Amino acid sequence: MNLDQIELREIQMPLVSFFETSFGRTTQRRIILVRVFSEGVVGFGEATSPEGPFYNHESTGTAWHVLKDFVIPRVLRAAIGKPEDVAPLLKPIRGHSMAKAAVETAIWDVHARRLGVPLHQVLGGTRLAIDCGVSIGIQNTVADLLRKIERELSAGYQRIKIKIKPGWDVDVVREVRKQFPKIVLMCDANSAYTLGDAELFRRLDEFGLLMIEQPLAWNDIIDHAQLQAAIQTPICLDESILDAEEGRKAIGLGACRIINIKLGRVGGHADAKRLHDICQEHAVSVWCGGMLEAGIGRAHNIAMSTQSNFRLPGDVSASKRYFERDIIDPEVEVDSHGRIHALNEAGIGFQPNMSRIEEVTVRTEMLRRTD
Ligand code: OSB
Ligand code: MG
Repeated sequence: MNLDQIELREIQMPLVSFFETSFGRTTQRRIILVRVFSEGVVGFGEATSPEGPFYNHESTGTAWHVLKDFVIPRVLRAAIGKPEDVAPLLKPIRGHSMAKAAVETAIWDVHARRLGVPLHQVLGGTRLAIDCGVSIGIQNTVADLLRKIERELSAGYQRIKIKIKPGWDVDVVREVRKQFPKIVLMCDANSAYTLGDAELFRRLDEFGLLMIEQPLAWNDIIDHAQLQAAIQTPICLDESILDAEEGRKAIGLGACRIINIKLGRVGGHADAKRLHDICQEHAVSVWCGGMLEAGIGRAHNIAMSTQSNFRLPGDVSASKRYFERDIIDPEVEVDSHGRIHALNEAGIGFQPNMSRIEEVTVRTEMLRRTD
């Protein structure tokens, strides 16, 4: 497939309500979109990098720089036979997986559109109804949190994830459990604790959580293995798993029993699939994480989530939970059983709404093949 030109575009959209984790509060998203033009076919990708380098090393600004100066020149120069060629081509660029994934996923979209088949089908997906949960950030008060949980449960979501941090943890989980004794509940610490807090995690065991996500450092799997041996609740790793090999090692060490897969964190569809397959071989279930994506990233997450080992409800939820108006048509909706239905259209299926995208664009740049 010949790539003719690639467009970079930054859009800015406010979130309908703030989203707070142990590393900070987000109110406004700055998102980079990638448009790949190839022999009359156009494919779309989204960089899932957050505004600042607090979840991982990347930010909207670094993603723009690395895409413009390294990733895009490299793919425009190369001969790409198939989408699987993209990740190896980008391997010499260390890290910056979210920047790489923006282009890699767009090329999968081009490929599927050219074939005229849905991307989920190209990826080998079989689950066309995707089970959804929601991730609810840290709130100003426990009463606010209980109200939000109530609202998401009545919308049909199958699983509630709450964010924890020191000072907003055991007591909050206890309150939520008291109010909602039966719900499928989990928490995500975003690396806010150390092994010295093992006793706190032992206390969480009594609340029957589905899992505890990323309790310890983003760059650790050793201490996580010790913590997992000391508690009953399954540990799920997010930040720590940057590729399929790290997943294999973490499983081998006993550092987790579940893995959250994010397309951006692992560099795109090919690597996400590899991690998915390795987990499946080890009977470790996976689920699709979220990065407060706009519609294009959300559509790629949906395509990925159709693969067979996505056995647990993910964090991919309805567009309207994030934005007044999303950038795709139709917007992502969730049915009353908390499921998103994959569309039977070519590529990512959901169509980018170019006039909406223009409205929220703050900068664009077109990079062309030079030969
Ligand atoms: O750790 O899963 C996370 C959002 C931003 C950064 C990290 C995380 C999250 C979420 C939100 O939990 C998931 C979503 O609703 O997109
Ligand atoms: Mg997480």
